[in-house]
Parts: sequence; C-alpha cells; structure tokens
Amino acid sequence: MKGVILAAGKGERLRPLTDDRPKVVLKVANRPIIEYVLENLDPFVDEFVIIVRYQKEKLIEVLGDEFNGKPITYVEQLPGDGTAKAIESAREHVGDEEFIVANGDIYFEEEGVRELVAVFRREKADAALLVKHFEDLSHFGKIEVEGSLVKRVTEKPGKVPGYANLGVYIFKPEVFGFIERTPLSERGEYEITDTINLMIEAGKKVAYAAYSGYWNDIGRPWNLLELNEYLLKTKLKHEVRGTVEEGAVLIPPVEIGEGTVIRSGAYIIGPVKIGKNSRIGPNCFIRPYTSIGDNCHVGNAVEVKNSIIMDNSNAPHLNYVGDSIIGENCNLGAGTITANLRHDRGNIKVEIKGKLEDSGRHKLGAIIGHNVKTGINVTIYPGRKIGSGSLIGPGVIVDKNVPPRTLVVV
Ligand code: TTP
Repeated sequence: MKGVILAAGKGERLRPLTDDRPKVVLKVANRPIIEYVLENLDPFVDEFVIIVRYQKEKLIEVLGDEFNGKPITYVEQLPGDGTAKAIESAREHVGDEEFIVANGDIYFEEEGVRELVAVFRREKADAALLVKHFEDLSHFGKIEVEGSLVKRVTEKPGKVPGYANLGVYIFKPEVFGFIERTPLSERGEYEITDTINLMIEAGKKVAYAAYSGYWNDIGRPWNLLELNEYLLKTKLKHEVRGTVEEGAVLIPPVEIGEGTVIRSGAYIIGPVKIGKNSRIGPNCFIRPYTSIGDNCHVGNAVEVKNSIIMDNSNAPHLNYVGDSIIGENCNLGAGTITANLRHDRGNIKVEIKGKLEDSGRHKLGAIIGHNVKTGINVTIYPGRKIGSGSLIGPGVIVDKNVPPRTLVVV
C-alpha cells in the first residue's frame, strides 16, 4: 500500500516561519514535522508519494529520495487548490489498490493508522477516515456517524461536541472519479470532505476509526510549541553525546547531541533537547520544554524556557527567550528580551492572515522568522512576529509585527 502525504500548502498562517520554506520542514524537537508523519505511516506502507508545490525544492533537499529505506516519489500538485486537488495529483502513482492519505502538517501516532487500516478491512469499506472526539468543534469539520459508518461531513458546525476529521484517510482508486465531480468550495478550494459527501450520497461505505491518542494540526505558530512540549514530555530520553564541563547541572531528561559543549555554570532542567555542535553557557538557565537546534549558541546570563530555537541561531548574551520560536540563522543582540505575559494576564492574541486571533495562551513570546538580527536591548512584545531577513536596530521596542526583509530603527 502506498502512503500519500499532502505537503503542497503555503502555510500562510505560520508566517513568518514559512516565508521561505514549506511548513512541513519546520523542525519541532529538532526534527522536521513531516518526518513524524512518515515514521508513523511507515509500518503500513511500502512507498511514499509526497504532493508538493510551494517551496518544493526545500522539502526535497531535506527528505531526499527515501525514508527508512522506502522510496519517496515527489509529485507536483495539479493546478488548483485544496486537499482533493492534492490527492488527485497522486492518481498515476498509487496503482490499483487502496492507499493511505495523510496531511503532512499534522502529528498523530501509529496506533491511529493501525486502527484505521483495521476498520477499513473489517467493514469492507470503500473509504475510511480517522476521527477524534472534541468538546468544541468550532475549528473543525464535524463527522456525523451512524453505527460504524460516516453519514455526513459538515463544515464549521460551531461550538458543539462531536467527532472531528483528523486528516488521515484510506481510499480506493475509485475516489478519483468522485474528486473529478467535486465542486469548488466557498473558500475557493477543492476539498476532500466534499468528495467524501459525494461518495456517501452515491451509496459508498465510508467507515471511521475513533482515535484517542495525541493529535495536533500545525496550523498556527503556537501549535509548534504545543507539539514541542508533547514530544519532549513523552518521548525524550536522557542522553549526553556531547561534553559537559564540571559545574554544569543537568536535570534529566536532557538530550545533548554530538559535538555540543555545555559549559560550567549552565543549569538545565529537562525535558530539554539540544542538537549537535552547539555551545551552551557558561552560566545560563535552560528550563523545560526547550528545543535548541544544531550549531546554536546560548551564552552567558541567558534564560530560555518553553521555546524552539532552530539551527544556527544564537542568544549569546543577556537574553530572555520565553514561550518563543526563533527560526534558523538568527542572532539576538545582547539584552534582547522577549516578553511572554501581559500585565492583565489575558490571552495573547496574534495576527494571523491579517486578523487578530486568540492563541488561548497566557504565555506566548515572540515568533521570529529566519535570518533575523536584533541589536542590543531590543524588547519584543508578546505574540509579535518578525519577518525573515529583518534587521531590528538597537533599543527598538517591537510592539507591532515586522514584515520580512525590513529594517527597523528607533
Ligand atoms: P491547510 O492547513 O488547510 O493549508 P496550508 O497548509 O496551505 O496552510 P494555510 O491555510 O496556513 O495556508 O492544508 C491541509 C493539508 O493539505 C496540509 O497538509 C497541506 C495540504 N494541502 C495541499 O497539499 N495542497 C493544497 O492546495 C492545500 C490547500 C493544502
């Protein structure tokens, strides 16, 4: 069985982290998101087909042409947007048997796929979907069920409980005939949920598997922090492959990659994951749920908590990085501080595609793109975004979002 992964989306809600790359290559717990998808599909498939478009070269460069010894074929999405269009693009590559489809930007675990495959076979179904029960479906499509089958998929049902569609499916090649007849949705996309309704109306058996494990849809920046926390909390093993100087304290679990040096006076409370060839300390404080990538520098008098610092980035002197995401190749000037809490303790709001959205979090710091440099004593307000390639001059207070490649001075 082939595994088809949808990775052609623009990831606009994840700007600025997706300014120059597809979201599925963003690293969480120091690993590209799409690798978790491949890993959890791996036991059930013999080949991967990845649907690509936006910044596809970056994805191909990161994954190469195989995963765990199984070949990867990259297929450019056909003209048009939406999940149905993305799946249609795999038509010539799936052969004449059933195939698994998964969104490339979600996290789920193997047990969900195992149950999905079992339900599909047991019910002798024409298609099957993975679903999960939520108390509030405002952000999801609702899967209405009757017995062991799906009755209908309804978009945006509001604040009601029920099953949500998780973005993992099994289809037979006959789905392509239904995709051809799928109309453009209100938001201008060809959506696989509409295709599924067409199948049900035509009398096809669409089964579902209810999943109770962890799932996350990486749509917005704070979803990266949620997934990072989950992965560090549940999967991290204490393992030191680098060098730890005398006088450094590591409270397990802390994973330290080869070539990384933890200097004296560093105080690290796990779970914390640090990649290869990074320099940590002397005299810094790294608190739980922090991932620091390869070739990073966290220096003297720096505190980092609950954050993601991607490869080749530095917080070298007198910095506070809290509940923040820092892209690749960034440098924070001495004294650059992220604020992560409002005085009124209200939820932090973030501008997503031009609209302010409630992150649902009391604590959220900065979202900094790639190749950003800040000067000394820069202060960044909670939930503010700095576009990739921007330069923030000394003493600037970042109280508004900064577009990509922008120079901001006092
Ligand atoms: P979305 O998260 O709905 O879209 P997106 O990834 O473009 O993100 P944003 O809305 O922030 O711009 O996509 C769900 C999944 O489907 C995701 O894995 C990407 C994939 N997809 C495609 O492969 N092709 C497409 O045309 C679209 C819209 C999504």
